[in-house]
Amino acid sequence: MEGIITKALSGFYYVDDGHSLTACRGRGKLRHEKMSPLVGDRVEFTPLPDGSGALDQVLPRKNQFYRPAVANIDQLVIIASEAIPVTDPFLIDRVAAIAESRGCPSILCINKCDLVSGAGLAEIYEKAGFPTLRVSAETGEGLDQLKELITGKVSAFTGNSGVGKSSILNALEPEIQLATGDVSRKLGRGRHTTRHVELFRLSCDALVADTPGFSSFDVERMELTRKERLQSCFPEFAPYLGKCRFQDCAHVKEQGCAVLQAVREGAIPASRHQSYVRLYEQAKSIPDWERNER
Ligand SMILES: Nc1nc2c(ncn2[C@@H]2O[C@H](COP(=O)(O)OP(=O)(O)OP(=O)(O)O)[C@@H](O)[C@H]2O)c(=O)[nH]1
Ligand SMILES: [Mg+2]
Ligand SMILES: [Zn+2]
Repeated sequence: MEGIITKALSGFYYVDDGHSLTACRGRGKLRHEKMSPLVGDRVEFTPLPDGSGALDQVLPRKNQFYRPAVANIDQLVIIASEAIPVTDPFLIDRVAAIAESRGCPSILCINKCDLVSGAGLAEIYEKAGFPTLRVSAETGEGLDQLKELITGKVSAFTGNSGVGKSSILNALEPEIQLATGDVSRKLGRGRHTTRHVELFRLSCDALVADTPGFSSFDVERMELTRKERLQSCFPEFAPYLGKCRFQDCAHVKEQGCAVLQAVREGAIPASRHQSYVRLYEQAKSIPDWERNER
């Protein structure tokens, strides 16, 4: 039978075939092939007499991510907040760049708009060309718009701990009842309430993965792309690429750089370019043999 992995916990893969959920163990050959099934994987499995199943095969992936660990995602929904825990735009830019490098579009969803308007982040990401929403899991504001964007697709919610990923899912689908955690006022960050990735089927015909929030210490050196490819991971740079004075322009501080000119003119948000430079410097410092090109 065929299905999709919705959860991987304690050695079991939970496979949804559209009717029921079967807890499957991976066959030995998957381990031999060093294939780690991911949430979102389309798989073939054999139901066993005791009600469990055996995972036979993982079907080819459209894409895969390691943080969050998910596969076959149509879009990443990056949840952010201008209320505590305040989201660092660099975190947004880094995940959006990783998604872009895998051909996966990102949506920016600014939560907690009942507390702080989110206008600052909205301005940056609207200008950069991302579909940008302002919502509140608390009041329900903006959630209809979010529903529209996720309907008929497989999405993963990502974002720093405490921004309200699980709360938004609960607001979209009250039956899910995910645990949520308060935010530490003293530290200004979330408490890592969600501990595993899980895919949920919503009644609006959406599949959405809730994922653990990332913290600032696991951002460095992750899944970075080759420095030469990084420019193509910032979609709003596209109109300027190929127009710099030097063909191999890095768009960092070169003379005659069309990207830098666009930043000066305000066509590209300055913070987006700062994130690009930071990622570029990081990518430069990683030797090719150590690079993760997955
Ligand atoms: N005022 C307000 N509070 C919210 C909103 N959304 C979430 N919260 C609160 O923010 C806190 C964190 O919410 P969670 O849903 O646990 O956040 P999360 O992103 O899932 O966090 P992790 O699972 O740790 O990654 C909880 O106390 C929520 O009640 C919102 O729109 N407005
Ligand atoms: Mg959560
Ligand atoms: Zn340039």
